[in-house]
Amino acid sequence: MKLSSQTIEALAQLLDDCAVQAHDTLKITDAHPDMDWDDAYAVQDAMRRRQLQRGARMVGFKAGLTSHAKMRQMGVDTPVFGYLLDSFSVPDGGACKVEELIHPKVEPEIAFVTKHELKGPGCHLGSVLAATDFVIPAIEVIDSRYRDFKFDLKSVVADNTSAARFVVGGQPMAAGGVDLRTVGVVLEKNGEPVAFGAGAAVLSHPAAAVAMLANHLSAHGETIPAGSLILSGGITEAVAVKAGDNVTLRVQGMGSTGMRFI
Ligand code: 0L1
Ligand code: MG
Repeated sequence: MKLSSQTIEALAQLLDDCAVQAHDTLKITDAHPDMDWDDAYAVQDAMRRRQLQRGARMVGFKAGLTSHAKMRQMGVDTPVFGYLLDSFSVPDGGACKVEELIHPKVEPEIAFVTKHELKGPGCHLGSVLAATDFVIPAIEVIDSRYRDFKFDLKSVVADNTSAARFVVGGQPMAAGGVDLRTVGVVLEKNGEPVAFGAGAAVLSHPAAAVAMLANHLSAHGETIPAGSLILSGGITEAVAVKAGDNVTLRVQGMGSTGMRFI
């Protein structure tokens, strides 16, 4: 690690304040060009501790940048991982307040809910499917705390991979009840289809992203507990939203979910 514990705490406070006050900042590697991956995840962990101390509860994890469309959109070549809190959850069909966010974008995703603990190293697609209680359509709202979504991967990791809000809904399905590679998704904004894709866009199979997450967490001494919700990553590129927009995700054979931006 290259950063002192005081610097890590200060960066966590900076990013946490940006999220709470809905204002942006420059990417943190501008001031700390030497920071390494361990520093980046240490800032993310420090931010998580701050939020849990304020009373938030962990509900699960997310994988980000797991599709080629997203990697191309952001000019990067590797997935990243973050955490999900209860305060990020929006009820199905509910309202998401834009004034609490900086510059939100939405991503169509497949969420996994686990019935058994998932542990790396060596976690693979089969272990994920065996540990999955159900899969369900999800929309993630990302909201980078960095000005104009301009960042590098270490800055994004520190910023909890831009996690902000999510909604899940539609028809929960047993993982064996749907072919997650060929399942089609349509994202609609204000009734117009704006992005399309199939599950295979996420690392050839969305469960592969969950396996990568479990293996990543094991390197940090953490597992995915039973009952966790996991967002496996955007199937298409992210779509910008503003107050007044209505967003719906339709997943083939799995129903739909959505939210309103007010
Ligand atoms: O969930 C995601 O794929 C987002 C990862 C972070 C990069 C971004 O803000 O687009
Ligand atoms: Mg995402």
